[in-house]
Amino acid sequence: MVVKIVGEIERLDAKQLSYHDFVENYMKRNQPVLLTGLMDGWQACKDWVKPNGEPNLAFFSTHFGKSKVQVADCGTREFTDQKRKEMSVSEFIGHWERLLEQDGNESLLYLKDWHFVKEYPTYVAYATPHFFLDDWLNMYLDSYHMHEDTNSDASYELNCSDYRFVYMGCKGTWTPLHADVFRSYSWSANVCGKKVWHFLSPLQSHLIFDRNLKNSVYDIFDDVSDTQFPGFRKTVWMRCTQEKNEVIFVPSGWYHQVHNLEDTISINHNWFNAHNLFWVWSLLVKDYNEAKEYIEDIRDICDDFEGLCQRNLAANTGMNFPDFFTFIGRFAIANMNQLHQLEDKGLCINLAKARHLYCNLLSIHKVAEEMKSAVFFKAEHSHELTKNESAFQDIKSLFREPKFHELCMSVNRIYGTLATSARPDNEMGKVLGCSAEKLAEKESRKDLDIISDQNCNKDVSFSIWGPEDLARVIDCTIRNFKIFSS
Ligand SMILES: O=C(O)CCC(=O)C(=O)O
Repeated sequence: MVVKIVGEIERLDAKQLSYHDFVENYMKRNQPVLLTGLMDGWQACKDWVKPNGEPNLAFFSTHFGKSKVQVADCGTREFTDQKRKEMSVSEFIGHWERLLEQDGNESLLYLKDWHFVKEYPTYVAYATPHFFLDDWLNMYLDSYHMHEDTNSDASYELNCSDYRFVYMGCKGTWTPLHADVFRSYSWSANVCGKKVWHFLSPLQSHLIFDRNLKNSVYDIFDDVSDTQFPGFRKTVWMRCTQEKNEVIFVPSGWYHQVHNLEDTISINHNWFNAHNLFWVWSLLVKDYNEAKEYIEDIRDICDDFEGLCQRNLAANTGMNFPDFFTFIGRFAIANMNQLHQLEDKGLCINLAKARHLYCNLLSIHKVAEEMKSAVFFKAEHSHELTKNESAFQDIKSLFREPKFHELCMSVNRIYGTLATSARPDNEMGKVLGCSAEKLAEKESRKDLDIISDQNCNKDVSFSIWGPEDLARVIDCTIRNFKIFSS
């Protein structure tokens, strides 16, 4: 069946794009875009690429050879993904070099989801472009885990540690059709090589599923069965070819399939924020309903049916309802705290920063309001939250946690940076460089002192037992900041 292409993804010079326009036109409208001019000065572009533009494979074996990584065999399907195995970077590079010499007999291996930043924090390969800094997921994971698994081993710890990855694969490697984890946004930057992306709008995603809405198409260029996937012939696709030094923004819920047209190295992050938080909650609800339906027939013989549903949800989706509630709760309290600090100092010194915090709280409020109707959060199940330590019974103790303090510092730094980058002298044309970040850091250092001095002593005492409390507490806070509501 022919894949019907109806448009090319827009390509823009990021130096001519303001942060405000990126948010309004792409993040909020959930539209893909290809950006140039965001990778100037990246160390990765020097170290990882040979003068002729090919990947510098020797650099990887020499400096990172011992790392253990996940490698996909592009020729072998396993359930909904490619079969993966673990190997060292040296082994992977050795395989790639043999492939170059022998021209064909080896299987195509694709190194994916390498947590490079976590593994090599002191080697600064790149700076996250400021368009993508408003990243609650990685900000949170720098302090906390999304799901506390009591049986977790070292590999689980690393695999769930963050969503900042390196991908490396030779010409011909590819990624099957999928939508991203948690229905997050992603960005992907080509350090070298070339990729072709095919995108399907979320308005059409139902068309790639079978009649039971269980399985989706794996490879759009395969001979897709019309009987199994009757909607597929109606799909229409957007396409783009991403060159070296170009960054693609992948919006929430867009299915995509990706092929490396040349030997390629890319860096990509998954993230979410105020503009797509609702997508994450909607996915959790959908996956929860599926998990529940799957074990419905054992409900009567199950002591803790709801608990089992939540355990299965965490295993399949990477988090469950209490995890998500804990995450938005901590993040909201960190934002409220920062907003109060700004209020104490007189808002006008940092209106742009306060507006970010306000918008964050508004979106969490909206999601908390939705969460109230989930059976799990109804009174009769609220003990589950306490059991999972997901309720904030004692806000004072939260403020004493070093991890929470770290989260507050990240919130302070990131929104300080974004506020600085949005000033007229940094806007329109200047990609955020060190100078703006330094300036923001300087400004926020004063705030940090206040956080550390005041928070532990502050007489804050309230409890949040569920979404209803969270929505109420947020409401009390944002009521004072109605100036931002337009
Ligand atoms: O580059 C690839 O092969 C896949 C990347 C991807 O799917 C993503 O960033 O969401």
